[in-house]
This record gives sequence, structure tokens and C-alpha cells, in this order.
Amino acid sequence: MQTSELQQTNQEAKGKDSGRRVFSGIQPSGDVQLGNYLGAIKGWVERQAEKTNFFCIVDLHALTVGQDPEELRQQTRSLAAMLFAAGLNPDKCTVFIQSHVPAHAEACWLLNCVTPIGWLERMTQYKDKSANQERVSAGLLDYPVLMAGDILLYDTHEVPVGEDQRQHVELTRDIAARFNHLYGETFVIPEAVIAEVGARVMGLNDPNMKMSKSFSHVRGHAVRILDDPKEIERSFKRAVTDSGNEIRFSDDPEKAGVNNLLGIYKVITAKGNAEVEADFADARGYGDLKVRVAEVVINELTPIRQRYMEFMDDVGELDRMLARGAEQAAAVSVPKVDEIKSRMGLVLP
Ligand code: ATP
Ligand code: LTN
Repeated sequence: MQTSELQQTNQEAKGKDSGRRVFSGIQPSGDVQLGNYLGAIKGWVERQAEKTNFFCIVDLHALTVGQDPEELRQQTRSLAAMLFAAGLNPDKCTVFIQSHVPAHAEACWLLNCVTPIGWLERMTQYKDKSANQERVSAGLLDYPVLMAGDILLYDTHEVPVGEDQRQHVELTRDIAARFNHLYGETFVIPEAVIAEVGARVMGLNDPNMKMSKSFSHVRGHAVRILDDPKEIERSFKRAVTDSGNEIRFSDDPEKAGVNNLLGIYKVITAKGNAEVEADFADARGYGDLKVRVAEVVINELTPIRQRYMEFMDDVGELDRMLARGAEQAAAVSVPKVDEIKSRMGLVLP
């Protein structure tokens, strides 16, 4: 293709893409772990300039399970610092705290009134999180409706999430379609965008269970983004593998541990499967594999940890960045929530 043709195509692509809106969220519910980073944050950073992006720290969602107030406050700021340290740039995208924009809680109520309870009771995350709990909050059942509100307020086209959130995005589509049917075309029907690589990082202590921040306090489960290099190396050295010695990708549940380690290496190095396996052709057993994977993880996370410290040292600047994000988010979502109210027959002030 000629250069001029290529430029034109790029411009067309740009023009089209910049009209597409992307929304995603992350809970300030514990220490950010490698799965959050590889499955979500890293991809957000890499693609933040391509479209119109909104990234939300969903503190209202975190309230659906019990939280210590001081801890929640600290984790919310810490998560914001982490997102900026990982490379989200406020000149390219909007980063904000959900509770700073009251339209989110309002949208949740309004959408609650068109969502059948049966749809919520079917959600697997709800079933998992409520199992064996003595008391379950109404908020936990309602969690996906709050999430639907987050997404629909921004006329979102794409929702980049890990595989575990696919069902919630499907529900959001159902709620949007039902609302459009009842009250007329109001919402864009969003799509989940699930990254193929990094979509599911498994626990190092149990490669059949998703790595999760709620379990990041469990010894050997997660690598936290803020762990120091020694700690990261220790976690990898303890990682559960199998009794064999073959270093290759596999969907054999027996080899889930090795598969997980290779998957982590693959996302960070952006190599293909064959190349990754070739990199380990000379490895002396799983011990060697673990140390080498730890090394690429440490190299990836060290600069983020350093920038994080700088942001946490200047909380004033961090708060200013978040206030700017909230203002940008409100500029889109406040008119939208008014549109929803108006459609439903509420009298606007
Ligand atoms: P919690 O334990 O509180 O549910 P979490 O660690 O599962 O937390 P979320 O805040 O629910 O994380 O998710 C933030 C983002 O990180 C989502 O896009 C989610 O899909 C992604 N994510 C979470 N865990 C993993 C994982 N192990 N592998 C890949 N992506 C993940
Ligand atoms: N439920 C999501 C977090 C979340 C979200 C959103 C993701 C809340 N609102 C809107 C995408 C879009 C989670 O636990 N990962």
C-alpha cells in the first residue's frame, strides 16, 4: 500500500475509533495483584490513546462486602496511585472514583426498577460470594445493576474485562435492551472485550483458582504489585506445579501450574507460545522456570512500584487528578442520568 493511502486509512480508522467509548472498573477491595495488572490494567494503559476511555475506581461496589472504613479510604487512594503509576495518563483518558459522581448511584436505582430479581439471583459471582455467608447484603445481589449503570451512563461500546466479568456484561446488555424496549432507544448495547492473553491468571498456591485480591493476604496465593523483588521471587519459588518436568503450554488440569507460569511470561514478554516454549528449552526443570518468570515480573513491576511511591508522597496532586477525572465523567453521565429519568417519567428540576 502507498504511504498516502496508508495515512488515509489510519486517519479513517482514528476518526472511527475516537468515537468509540470504552469503560472499565476496578474495585479498591485489597492489594492489586498480578492478575488485575495483566488481565486489566496493562491493557488499559496500552490502548488508552486509541478511543475515548473511562476508568473507574468502583468504591461503591467494594461496599457490597464488609469493609473497614479506614482501610477502604486508604485502598482507594492507593489504587488511584497505582493506576497512574502503571501509566494511565489523565491527558489521554478519564480516571475517577465512582462515588465522586453521584449519577452512578442514581442510575443503579433507576435500573433496579426495570431489572427482574431472577436475573440477579442467577449471577455466578453472586452465588459464589454469598455461599456460606451468614448475612448477605442487598448490595451484593444488586452489584451487577450498579455495574450496568456504570457502563450505560457513558454510552459505552466496549467493556474490557477479565473472563470472570463476562456474565455481568451480558446482564448489562439485557438490562439496556429491556429499558430500550420499555422506554424507547436510550442506551448503546455494550460489548465485553476479553483479552485472550492475561484473561485468567491463576493463584500460585492453587492453579485451578483465579488469582484474586480478596485472597492476596493468603500466603503464596498472589503476587501483589507492591511486593518487593525478594517477596516476588519467594512467591514464584513456592508456586504449585506438577511432578513432571515438561515446560510447555497445556490445557491438562494436571499441568495448570506450569501453564499459568508460562501464561504470565507470555503476556509480559508479548511473545507467541512457540517462542515462549523455545525460551525455556534450555531450562533445568521447574525451579529454573520459576526463577526466570519471577525475573520478568520483577522487571515489569519495579518501575511501577517506584512511581507509585512518588504519587503516594504527593496526595494533594493525586486528589487534584481525581477531581479532574470526576468532572470529566460527570460532564457525560449527568446529562445521561437526566435522560433516563425523563424517559421514565420523572419531573426534572
Ligand atoms: P476481588 O477479589 O475483590 O473480586 P479481583 O482481584 O477479582 O478482586 P476485580 O476488582 O474484581 O479484581 O477486577 C479488576 C479487573 O481485574 C477485572 O477486569 C477483572 O476481570 C480482572 N482480574 C481480576 N483477577 C484476574 C485474574 N486472576 N486474571 C485476569 N484478570 C483478572
Ligand atoms: N465488577 C467488576 C468491576 C466493575 C466494572 C464496572 C468493570 C464495576 N463496574 C464497569 C467494567 C465496567 C469487577 O469486579 N472486575
